Amino acid sequence: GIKEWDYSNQNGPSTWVDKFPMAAGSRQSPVNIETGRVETDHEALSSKPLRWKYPATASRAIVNPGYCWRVDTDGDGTYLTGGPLMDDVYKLEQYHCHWGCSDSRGSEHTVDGQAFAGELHLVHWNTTKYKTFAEAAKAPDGLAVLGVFLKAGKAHEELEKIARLLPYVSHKDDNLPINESIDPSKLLPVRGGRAGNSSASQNCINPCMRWAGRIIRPDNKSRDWQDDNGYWTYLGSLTTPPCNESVTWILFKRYIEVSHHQLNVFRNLRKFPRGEECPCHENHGVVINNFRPPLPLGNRVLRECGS
Ligand code: SG4
Ligand code: ZN
Repeated sequence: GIKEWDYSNQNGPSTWVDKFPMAAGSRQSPVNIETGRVETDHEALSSKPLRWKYPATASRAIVNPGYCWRVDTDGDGTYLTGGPLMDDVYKLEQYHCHWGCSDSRGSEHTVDGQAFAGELHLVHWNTTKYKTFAEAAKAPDGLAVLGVFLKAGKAHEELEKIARLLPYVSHKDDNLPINESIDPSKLLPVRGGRAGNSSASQNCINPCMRWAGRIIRPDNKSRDWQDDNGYWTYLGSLTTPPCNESVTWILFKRYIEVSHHQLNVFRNLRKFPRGEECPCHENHGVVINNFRPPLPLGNRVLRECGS
């Protein structure tokens, strides 16, 4: 059938509003994170540490939906809570990735106008308040996405497990069960925190240290934001149609490194199903530049948390 949206010139992000009115809202994602404008914490925020846990067996199947790769997970035993999520407990639904055609673009969020080579998203839903993912996806506090920037550099061990599976899901609608352990917490740039127990990794980031009216910079200006174990958080949306305004975004300041080769494996996925002819109009039908450009932050508050 005719695809309703994609990242092409014809049906790309600037056209999504025509078919998906929510895409024109005032709480859209991604945004550019401006680290240069500081606002100090005037309010004493007492927030709990952000904590997460994922069993190493959580990754169940890898899928090519025709516009990214996605790993569907078994949410049982997973959780994300604390920080901006307060006492609500969110479960991991799936994780997926966005990337570019070259190593200088590909992320959805940008930092001081700079894009990364890619961005990994771990999508969670609020099981304290909602019964299903679909129900949560419609609610303002229904979803929480952990975002991790990917920078071209040395190969990433856990992502290599995914890269090795991608040739088996090279075409749209391909789906492969995962029989090995791919540990979602090993894809995150922050370790440390509390030691995990034997069956699952458990981690945390300490409470919010600073606020930002709009944007933030660490107190110690000689220190680079990339040395910081913390995260940025704001209220936004899904970055693909229908662009529901239901996401609490949590973006790690630290990036992870992936190799140029690993990124090239991502760039080899096809947008069209197995057995169909390559449409060959744009980029020979490979999945590249599957990111939505940043939208205005507007009146929203972007908080900096952790240390
Ligand atoms: C990707 O296209 C995922 O494959 C989608 O997952 C996901 O939609 C979409 O991104 C938006 O998520 O973290 N980038 S994002 O805001 O999670 C949903 C599926 O289509 C609803 C299952
Ligand atoms: Zn995403």
